[in-house]
Amino acid sequence: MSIRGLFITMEGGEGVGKSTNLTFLENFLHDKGVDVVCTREPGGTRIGEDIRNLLLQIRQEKVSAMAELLLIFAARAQHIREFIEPALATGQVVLCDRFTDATYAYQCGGRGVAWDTVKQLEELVQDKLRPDVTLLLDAPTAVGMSRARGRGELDRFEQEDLDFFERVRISYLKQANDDSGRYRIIDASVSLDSVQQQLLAVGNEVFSYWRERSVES
Ligand code: Z5A
Repeated sequence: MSIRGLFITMEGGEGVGKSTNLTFLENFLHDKGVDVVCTREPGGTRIGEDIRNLLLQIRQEKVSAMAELLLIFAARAQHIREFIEPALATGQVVLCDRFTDATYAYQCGGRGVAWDTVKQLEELVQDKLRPDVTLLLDAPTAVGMSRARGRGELDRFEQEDLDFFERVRISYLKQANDDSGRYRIIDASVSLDSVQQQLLAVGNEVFSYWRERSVES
């Protein structure tokens, strides 16, 4: 019988260090001999990356919250079929920079879309697929915003104000609290070294789990 891989997602507000730390975790697991692949949302496929560009582009017209939501799930549908499910089916560990918890945080928390609307799309598009483990990099909103703004030009999401990102952070913390078995909260306000010390604990946990599964198969 083939063993399904592990689906691990990294979440958090803008600029908290997701991309930096996903690469760190990928290298750590790879060095331990784990078969690991990295991807991101929106994106992860050619269609998904095209949709990402559309979503991040600054536009003259206002993008409706429903159009934004459906574009995100269109990219996700392709990502699941083309990349995530095939990787999991061959036993790989999939590390994904954002997934549907970001939709609850940004579209529900940030934009005010009804929770049930996202839930319905989640069930339609993902069927039973849910992350096995989710790492929430958490830092005060102003810290993440100032890190992200240090990089120069802002995209359509990054132009939102402090209140928007406060609502996003509150939503993430609520989701983590409501699903504490799946979530690991990482304090991302501290130095990069200290963040990565916390990540090592999760990396070792993933490694042990992966090794047990490999032995069983
Ligand atoms: N979005 C959505 O609305 N709904 C959805 O369902 C999904 C996404 C999936 C693009 O995502 C946008 O899509 C996102 C939400 C929306 N918009 N926002 N905001 P994204 O993940 O690509 O965008 P992002 O959150 O803005 O990610 P980012 O800007 O790439 O940030 P990051 O990956 O969290 O951080 P980083 O690039 O690793 O680090 C930022 C800088 O801080 C960098 O210079 C690092 O060297 C530095 N850094 C990192 N950690 C530290 C520490 N600990 N100390 C000091 N400096 C640090």
